[in-house]
Amino acid sequence: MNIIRFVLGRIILFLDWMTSPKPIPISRERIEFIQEKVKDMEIYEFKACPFCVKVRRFMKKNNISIKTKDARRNQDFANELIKGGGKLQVPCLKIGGDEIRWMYESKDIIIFLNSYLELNNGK
Ligand SMILES: N[C@@H](CCC(=O)N[C@@H](CS)C(=O)NCC(=O)O)C(=O)O
Repeated sequence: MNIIRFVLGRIILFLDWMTSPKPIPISRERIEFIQEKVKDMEIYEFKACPFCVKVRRFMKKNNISIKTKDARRNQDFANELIKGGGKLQVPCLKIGGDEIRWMYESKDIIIFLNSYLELNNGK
């Protein structure tokens, strides 16, 4: 089972690499606006998880740069996620600031970033 998961993961990463989206061209000011808004965020992920790939592709396309933490390879990150968010499931967006929020579900993360960054782009 582990070998099947490994092979599937490599295929997912290869296809993602082959078809990686190009960032939408935007102004320097807009990039700075986005960077400022996401500066307290982190994404917990597994590199080859298809739901994480979906979120990473959305971020790349929309010029969003959020620190990622690989909770498969790093047990400390996995523990942080379980302690903070309540379960080991990725992707999970940690939204820092005065009150920390942990958002699971790739669809919800994309909807949230779309609206929070005023992107009007669901893909
Ligand atoms: N509906 C969730 C599915 C997320 C999901 O199933 N993630 C898997 C990895 S692909 C996971 O975290 N599994 C927990 C584990 O493997 O321990 C989403 O869209 O984010």
